Amino acid sequence: MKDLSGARTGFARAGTPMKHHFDQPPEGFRILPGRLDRPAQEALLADIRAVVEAAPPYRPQMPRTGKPFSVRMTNCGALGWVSDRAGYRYQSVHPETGRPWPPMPQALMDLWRAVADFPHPPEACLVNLYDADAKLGLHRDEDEDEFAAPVVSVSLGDTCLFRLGGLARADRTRSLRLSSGDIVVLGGAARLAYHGVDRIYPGTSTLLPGGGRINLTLRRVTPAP
Ligand SMILES: O=C(O)CCC(=O)C(=O)O
Ligand SMILES: [Mn+2]
Repeated sequence: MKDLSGARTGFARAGTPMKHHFDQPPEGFRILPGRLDRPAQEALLADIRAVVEAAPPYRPQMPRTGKPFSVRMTNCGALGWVSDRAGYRYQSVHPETGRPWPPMPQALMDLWRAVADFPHPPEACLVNLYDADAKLGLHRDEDEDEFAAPVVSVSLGDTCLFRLGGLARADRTRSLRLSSGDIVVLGGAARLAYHGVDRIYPGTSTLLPGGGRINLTLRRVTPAP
């Protein structure tokens, strides 16, 4: 069981009721609409194409049941998030090729430095590939050992319907659309907020020739020195 006490205290300190009643997002949730302009999106996409070439996307499986995710995934950076029957974890190699993940592109390191407000670099970038039917159930990012660092999330391609809840699964949720170039920061109390992707809106972006959506989540995994 991870120690969530710091985040819970932060949530309470922010004056937000713990359950069912908040109408503000948890403290530390930030959305930066259109943070990446079209040229920056295209440059980042070229970087991600190189990542995908070196580390082919695969379909992870749910722990225990082995049910496949609808989202395909790969990673770059020293560590990558994986899921299979054995559980969720970070590891330094691709589960199918056995090769180390490709390095994190400099543009993502720079982006983290600009928006994360955390003095140490990210170690993992999970690359999620959504086709028109893919979704991601409500969950928290809690497999890391450093919750003082935020999760920085970049949207590319088709718009999605993103759902943000609170610190408890039963908390009220709100939905927002994330478009290509938008950045979301889950920091502070929101670092452990529930969230998910309910749907993709096909045909809403021209960035990806075949349509679909790419999401990049930058994370610090190990405790900062
Ligand atoms: O695709 C998104 O916007 C969210 C992805 C996410 O929550 C995750 O990979 O943990
Ligand atoms: Mn997540």
